[in-house]
Amino acid sequence: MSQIIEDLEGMGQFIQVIDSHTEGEPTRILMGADFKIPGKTILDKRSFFMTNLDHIRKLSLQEPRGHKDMFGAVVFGAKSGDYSMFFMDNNGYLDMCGHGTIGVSKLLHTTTGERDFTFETPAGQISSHISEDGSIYIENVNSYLVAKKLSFNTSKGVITGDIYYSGNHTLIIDTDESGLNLDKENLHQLIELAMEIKSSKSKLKIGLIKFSKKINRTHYKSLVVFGNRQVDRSPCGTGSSAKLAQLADSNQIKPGEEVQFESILGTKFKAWFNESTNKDSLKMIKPIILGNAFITGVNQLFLDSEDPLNEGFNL
Ligand code: PYC
Repeated sequence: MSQIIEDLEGMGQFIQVIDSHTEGEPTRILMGADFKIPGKTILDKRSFFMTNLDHIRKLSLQEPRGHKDMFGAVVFGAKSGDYSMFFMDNNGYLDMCGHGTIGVSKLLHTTTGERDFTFETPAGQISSHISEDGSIYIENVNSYLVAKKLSFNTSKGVITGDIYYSGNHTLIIDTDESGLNLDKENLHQLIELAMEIKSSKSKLKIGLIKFSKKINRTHYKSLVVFGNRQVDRSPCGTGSSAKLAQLADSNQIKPGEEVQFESILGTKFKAWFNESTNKDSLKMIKPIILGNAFITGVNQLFLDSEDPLNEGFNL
């Protein structure tokens, strides 16, 4: 292996990535220190990356090195235990990601042995903790209602949903109320419907579209679509946070009460909040999301300087 690396030296660029999955959803982790990225804050760093290094996002997430549903995090370390990171998908950049934070926490715990981390993200400060049994919980940013009962005219009729902010702006659509089928067999129809809604004329920002089905009062199943037809295989950390905020807002759950969020794969996050605060009559909670992640690879990506498909592609 090292001989191959030596032979390739001088022919192009290596990019080391650490791959993980969180309840089925991939996070390809890049170390920010591998790139010369100036900036004091994570927003400065992300903005530099977007303008000057977007080809790194494309080549590391897209085919042939990745795939349409690959997800990325760029992490900047500090020996003090404080980290910063930003997130990338097949279409650009997100302010926050729950499954990605769990994946990065797993990697940092594996490499440092530490159990508590704080991260500066574009959405604000997030903390995580690794329990003795290996499960990982994160405390997300304040989550709250942005807009209620928005209607969208679609090829499936009028679809109504609420937008909650949870680090990302998430439109929550109740599948039973909208007459939608959340089975895996209906995946492609739901993806197309989500893209129709995203491209509608709504002036409000929508980052994620979460199709949510109530199984019982404390158990919900969901599918989250984001980026360009990208599907979260996990229950989605910010999507679950948004739903938790909606349940708290309508007094359907109390502080400390645990809710299960199930993904299209059948994997689960547990979530709860400890207290709510009010700002200008807006109820806010800080969701806590519990899940698990595993490292799946330590990979040297290679960009041959003569490769005409150097940035990769998605079909
Ligand atoms: O876990 O928050 C999340 C997330 C956002 C997009 C994909 N996963």
